[in-house]
Amino acid sequence: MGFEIGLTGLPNVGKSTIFNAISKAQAEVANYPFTTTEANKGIVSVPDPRLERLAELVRPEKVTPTTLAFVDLAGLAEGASRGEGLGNQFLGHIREVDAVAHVVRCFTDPNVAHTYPDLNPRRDAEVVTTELLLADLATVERQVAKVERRAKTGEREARGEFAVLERAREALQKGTVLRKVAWSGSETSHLRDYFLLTDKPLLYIANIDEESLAAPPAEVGELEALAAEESSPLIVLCGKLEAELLDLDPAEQEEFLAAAGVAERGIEQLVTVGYRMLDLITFYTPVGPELRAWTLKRGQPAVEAAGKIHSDMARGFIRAEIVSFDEFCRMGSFAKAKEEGQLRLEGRDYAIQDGDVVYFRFSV
Ligand SMILES: Nc1nc2c(ncn2[C@@H]2O[C@H](COP(=O)(O)OP(=O)(O)OP(=O)(O)O)[C@@H](O)[C@H]2O)c(=O)[nH]1
Ligand SMILES: [Mg+2]
Repeated sequence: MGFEIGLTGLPNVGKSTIFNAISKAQAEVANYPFTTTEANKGIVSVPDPRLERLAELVRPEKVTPTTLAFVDLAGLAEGASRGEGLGNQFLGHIREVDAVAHVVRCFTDPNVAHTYPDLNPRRDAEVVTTELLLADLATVERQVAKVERRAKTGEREARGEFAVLERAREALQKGTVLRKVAWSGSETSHLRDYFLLTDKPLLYIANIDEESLAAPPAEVGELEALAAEESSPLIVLCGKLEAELLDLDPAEQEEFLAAAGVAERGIEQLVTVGYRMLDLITFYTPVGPELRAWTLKRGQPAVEAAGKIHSDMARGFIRAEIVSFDEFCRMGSFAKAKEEGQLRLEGRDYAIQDGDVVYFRFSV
């Protein structure tokens, strides 16, 4: 249902610490819309100035932001692709998330054991990436073995699949993560069936010492270079500070951040960057007493948007009445927009645009 980002990385790099900061941030959002949460899943509301603006206009009784979910995963050891550590079980959990946040240790605390004796974030990151690459290669080779014979006997569908797998195998053998390969639309939909790991969008989190927040160590620069080579976003934060911060009241938090030289909270950056990386958009429904923001993948049609709210709305979909965010701000209400001829009527296939304010008509 919601979009999920999995925290991965070597053991003892601060995944759970960052996750705890997320969970505490979640507790601060009293009205987040999920009812079931698992122990290792944290939900954070997406910071959204447009929602605040709409709330000023609509004056609803309740404002519900949209959310992203984060999943805390066990540490990934070298050899995981061969079943070391929690191995396959662990890789299975990564398969289920929509994107990966790869936490890399950039703090030097001698009291916290590290897999390797020295601080080398770039090497650490590459160790994890290699495991994911090898796991993907194993998956692809299994699939090749399955499809090859059918492809050779000329089955059209199998030939297409085989060609994609061959391309994937070639890239992986060269050490190229699949997200870096330029795939066509049909190739992408084939790949989706295999739940490959290096195909998922990924961001790096450099977890640094509190003391070095104002001036991150040189090693972070190497990680930055790696992220840039892969066109992956990188967030620099101190997990420990982020978690401690949430025990303070808002005014103290501001002071604390200013003293540490932090312009924007890491958790907020994480949500914003994650949202962008997954190519998500937000639409709004001011219905009755509640104004609510919802998340969609860019390009998703109106009928699926309706289904996010209630399955009946998708089943009995009649039309979507839409005012863009800017128009809504100009008009101030649905009624005024309608009067002025600014209300658009769209059918089930209409791709919802970022910022659309939507009223669904349906009948069951
Ligand atoms: N000095 C310092 N210590 C940190 C920081 N972040 C985490 N730690 C410490 O590192 C240790 C391991 O942190 P965890 O968050 O449990 O690490 P993890 O990645 O979840 O580890 P596994 O689940 O075992 O893979 C804990 O003692 C944390 O307090 C940080 O930014 N600075
Ligand atoms: Mg942990």
